[in-house]
Amino acid sequence: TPTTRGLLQALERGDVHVHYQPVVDLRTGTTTGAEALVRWTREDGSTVMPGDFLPQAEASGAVVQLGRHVVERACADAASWPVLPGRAALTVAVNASGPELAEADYATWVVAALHRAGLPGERLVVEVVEGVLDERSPVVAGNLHALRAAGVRIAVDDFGTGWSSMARLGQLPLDLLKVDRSFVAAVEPGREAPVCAGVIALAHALDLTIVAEGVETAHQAAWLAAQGCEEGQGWWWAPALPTGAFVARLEQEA
Ligand code: G
Ligand code: G
Ligand code: MN
Ligand code: NA
Repeated sequence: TPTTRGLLQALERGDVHVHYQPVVDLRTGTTTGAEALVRWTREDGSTVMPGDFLPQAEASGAVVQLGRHVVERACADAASWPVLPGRAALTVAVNASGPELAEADYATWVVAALHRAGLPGERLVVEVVEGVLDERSPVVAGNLHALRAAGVRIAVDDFGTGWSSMARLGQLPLDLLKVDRSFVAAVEPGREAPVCAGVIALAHALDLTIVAEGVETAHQAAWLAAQGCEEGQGWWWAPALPTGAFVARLEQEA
């Protein structure tokens, strides 16, 4: 089983890679950015997915080092991506877990990484799961405000899976909602999807931009666009790709 010690060794050896899943404008079908998703390559060449090592990394605190590696890499990679003619520069989204946001210097460190990479804060999104917003921690809130002040946008990840934080949504500095893929999965031809429609309406009432996750079909992409959902992410367009493959795919849109 993947251990924290193994993860820390993999970080030192350079065996922890960052892949990028395209985020697409639902009206135009063009790529506007990507979500950075971590992958651990074992010595035998096999890949360990985040679900298999993140829970332990969060419990041990190793997720802090992991997150710093991902932020550093994601900012450098995004700074290297081409800007297509007539298009805005792409954004890159990183996931921040509870222990990372509980570090008093999280935002300071992220801003320093932006500077090292020469990436404007406006090009970074930090994704926070709903559960973290529930904690009412002044350290977490301080980090979110400091990131916002640097131009970084904040997304609520897996939205709709943790309704208890509803009240917090109006109190924290948030910009985007990522609708959990369990809601998108309910969108099928000939079937009503009132919960997904309701989640989208709620996000818009809060003046938040919506990214629908787990989009797997043309029907879902069209239905979400018709609901006014701004962006989508999912296998319908592409899985998470190494930065080179991500750029190659992007260049085909030019
Ligand atoms: O990579 P995969 O598609 O299996 O993603 C599973 C989940 O793991 C994602 O939803 C995300 O929340 C989490 N995850 C992926 N990469 C990172 C990372 O770099 N840091 C943190 N904290 N979570 C991540
Ligand atoms: O941060 P988050 O947990 O949402 O990360 C995205 C996760 O969803 C990753 O595990 C990724 O591999 C997975 N994923 C991405 N696109 C799709 C999709 O279209 N369908 C499904 N079922 N999973 C997806
Ligand atoms: Mn995410
Ligand atoms: Na998510």
